[in-house]
Parts: sequence; C-alpha cells; structure tokens
Amino acid sequence: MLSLEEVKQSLESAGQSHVLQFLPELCEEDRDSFLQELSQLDLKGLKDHCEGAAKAAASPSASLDQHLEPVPPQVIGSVKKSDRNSLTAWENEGLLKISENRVGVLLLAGGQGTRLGVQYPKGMYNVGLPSNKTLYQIQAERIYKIQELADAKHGSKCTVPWYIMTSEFTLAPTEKFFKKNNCFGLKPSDIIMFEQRMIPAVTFDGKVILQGKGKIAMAPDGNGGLYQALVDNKVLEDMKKRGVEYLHVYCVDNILVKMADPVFIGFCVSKGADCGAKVVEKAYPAEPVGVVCRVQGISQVVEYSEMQQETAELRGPGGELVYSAGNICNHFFTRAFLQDVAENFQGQLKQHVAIKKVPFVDTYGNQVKPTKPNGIKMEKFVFDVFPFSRKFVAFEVLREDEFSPLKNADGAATDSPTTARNSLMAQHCRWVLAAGAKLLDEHGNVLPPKAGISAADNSPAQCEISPLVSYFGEGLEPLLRGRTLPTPFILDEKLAKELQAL
Ligand code: UD2
Repeated sequence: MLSLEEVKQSLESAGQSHVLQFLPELCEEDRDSFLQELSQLDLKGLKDHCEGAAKAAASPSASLDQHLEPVPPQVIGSVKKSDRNSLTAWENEGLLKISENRVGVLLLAGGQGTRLGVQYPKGMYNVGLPSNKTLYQIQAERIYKIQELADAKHGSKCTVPWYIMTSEFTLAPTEKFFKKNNCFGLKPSDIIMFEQRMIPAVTFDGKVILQGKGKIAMAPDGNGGLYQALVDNKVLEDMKKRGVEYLHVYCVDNILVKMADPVFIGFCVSKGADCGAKVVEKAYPAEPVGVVCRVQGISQVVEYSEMQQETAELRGPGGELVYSAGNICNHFFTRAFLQDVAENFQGQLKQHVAIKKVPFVDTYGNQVKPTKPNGIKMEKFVFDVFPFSRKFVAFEVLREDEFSPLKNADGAATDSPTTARNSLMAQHCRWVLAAGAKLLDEHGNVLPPKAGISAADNSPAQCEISPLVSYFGEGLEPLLRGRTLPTPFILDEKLAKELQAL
C-alpha cells in the first residue's frame, strides 16, 4: 500500500487533489480502506484517463457511417442457407474438438445489468420458467449436456472448462451463488472465475467522481476489458495447460445461448478462422444489437449506439435492411489469436464513451443522485479485436432458436423476462411437436400442431425440457413419439428415465 503522501502527490500531479477533500472527516478504518483503494488505482495513467475521457466526450469521434458497407452475404455462413450435410459435418467437427478437450466457454458477466434493474448479477435471474431455473443454471446444464453428447459420440470423458469474467460488482455474489448450488453439478475446478479491471468515472471537466466521501465511482472497463483481464489473471496460461484451443465467448443474458455450440465451432474451425461472430437478422432498425459490417473494407462490428439512425434504417430493393447482420455477442476465438491480441494489440483497443448518471457527493459532502447525465464511463468492446484477425467469419443463426436476450424489466415490449421465458418455452414446444408428440392446453384441447402456441393469449404452452435431457432438441423422439402430453409439461431427467423405461 502506498503512503498518504505518495497518494497525495500522485493525485496532485494528475490534477485530482479533490479526491482527498473529505479525508479528514473519515474514521481511521474508512481512511485506510480508501487509501488501499487509491493505491490500487493506476495513478500513473490517471491524468491521461481523465483528460482523455473529457476530451472524448466533448468531441465524439467522427461517425464511421460514411465508410460502411454491408458484409457480402456470400461470406456469411448460414444455418438457413446450408444443407443438412454441411450442418452435420460442422456439428461433427465441433463435437470432435469438444471430445478432445480443445474447447472452452467464456462468459462475460462483469456488467451491472442496469436496464434490468436488479441488484445482483443477471445470471442469477429467474425468468419464471416452470422449473424456476436461473440463467446460470441453464447455462451450466447445457455445458454438462454438451460434454455428455461429445463423450457419447467419441467414447471420451471430456471437459469444457467454463471461464467466467466478473467484476468487483459481480464476483462475490456469483461465487457464493455457485457454491450454494454446488456448481450445478459441474466440477468446481473446471469453473474459473476472474475479475476484470475497474476504472474511475469522470465528470465532463475531467475530474474523478467521488461516490462517497471515501469512495471513488468506479465502473468495469467494458466487456472488451476481457483482453486485459485474460493477461492479469493468467487465463491464457490456464487454457494452454488444459489444451484448450478454441473459445466460445458469450454474454450472460441470452436464454437460448448454445454453450460451446458444436455447429458454430465446427464451422469456424473448418473455415480456418481465428475469430468469428454469430449473427441474426436484425428484427427492426433500432434493435439494440451491433451490426457486423465492413469499415473501409475490414470486417468489424459497429455498435448500435454508434450507428446513425438513417444508416440503421437503410433498406435494399426488396425492403430488407441493408445492415441486417445483428451481432448477438457470441464469439469464437482461437487461443493463438487471443495470445496475439494480448501480446500485440491490447493497447490499441478503442475506448468508447458512455455518458451516464453517476451518484456523487457534492463539495459540501451531500450525497446526490443526479437526474441528468453527469459522468463519463469509458468502455472497451469485446468485438473491437475483430479487425486484428487474419480470418474472420460470421455465421447467421435463427433468432427463434438462438437469440432472446434479457435486457429490460417486465413491462418493456422487448427483451424482458416474459419474452425470454416465452422464447424458451416456444422452442421447447417446437421440439416436443417435432418429436411426434401432442400438447394439450389446460382445458384438454390439443394445441395447434405447428407452434404449440395457445390461440387465447398468443403465448406458448408451459413446456420446458431440461438441458440435461436435450441440448438442442435431440434425443426426444424415443421418449415422446405418439404421446399426448398435458401442460404444464416439464421434462426433467427423472421423467425422461421413467419414459424410457415404459
Ligand atoms: C451487447 C453487444 C451488442 C449486442 C447485444 C446483444 C457489446 C459491446 N455489445 O450489447 O452488440 O450483441 O449485446 O444482446 O458486446 N459485460 C462485462 N463487463 C462490462 C460490461 C459488460 O462483462 O464491463 C458483459 C455483460 O455482463 C453482458 C455482456 O458483456 O454479459 C454484454 O453487455 P451489455 O448487456 O451491456 O451489452 P449490450 O446489450 O449493450
């Protein structure tokens, strides 16, 4: 820990002396922990950080829009446009790599989930499925199942390690939650949690914001903080030790996420890609997803917050959106590429400006909750490494099968607990029907043969299949063919065993 004098001097030379203005009012314990916090800051880089943030907010970088072009459709792999044989070949390739312990998954879970408005990590959210499973549990069970599928095919006993990037906000509650739930049946040593860095929020005139008299307002450095965090926490070494060569990186809130998706991994591997992104067709111009496109010929993602409305609304001759390749924050990286980024490109990652309402103490020591934005948070984006790749590929998947994010609290029209829950149950209805069963509604009426959607309220039947029984609809036919199933219908492992025994 640095001495008070050292901290004082560093803050002074960074033009941030105000940070210590309430120090004399703090009790000894608070003073010590404040000094501890300040000692851990990058005090040398503080001046640049504060000045850079204020400058970036005052003169936003020129819009990229005039340099954009869509990625030509022929370079985007697609589930819809590929034949069964290609999809099976990619899936087999992916399962082979998984069985050889060469695949890991990495969850980005350092965000604060502000829009959803809960005080705990988003992964702990229960969207109200019949089973009451949380997002973390669903993800854990999908990992378990994909290992099992790879093992069944290749006679292996494989592991897909689960790396989880957290932040100061999410690490402790996430660790506690996993412990309480016995890691949902996964081996604790195969779950590797690590923390991303936090950086100070800054006022428009470049001053660090004090959140309390002895506390700086800190925020995680964006999901692109991943690359620094991989280095800080020696994650690449861990991957190397385990022989992991391919990483599926994903964000926490998509209830339909296919963990270590063998089709996506197989596709990327067979194309020789070092970097890849899953996309879905954008649903509407203002949908909050980045767009995979080319900027001066180079494939990258332009984030929704940085694309002008007119560009997002551009349509082609058939009425389709010109920029329609919606990023769903599901990425593929080879370990070699990540190593290259860590060694050579890390420092070049773009900093994006986010203007936020940041609670603070005013000069009189009063706690203030601002009603309008007062602070700048600088963030890096996980996809900003795409331009450094040697071979980047995009892979388009079906929205109804793979993308339904939880962003907003209930009441919002989109991306809420209700829409997430309904997407999952609708998918599971489709699986049940495709397996040759019928579903009955609560009045005993057969639900429409295609979707399992009740005509009365346009919502799917209460139908949920545990990922421990089926990862993506496979294996259900022998259990369900010819059956008529009343809803709510929950197919868990126990029921699956009973059905098998019949
Ligand atoms: C993300 C994508 C967007 C689109 C959308 C789909 C980025 C930058 N944007 O937007 O293009 O794909 O998702 O749902 O990827 N996180 C951290 N540390 C941080 C900040 C965020 O780990 O400092 C995690 C967060 O916990 C979440 C993921 O990154 O799992 C995405 O963060 P978000 O929900 O803030 O991103 P969003 O929806 O603006």
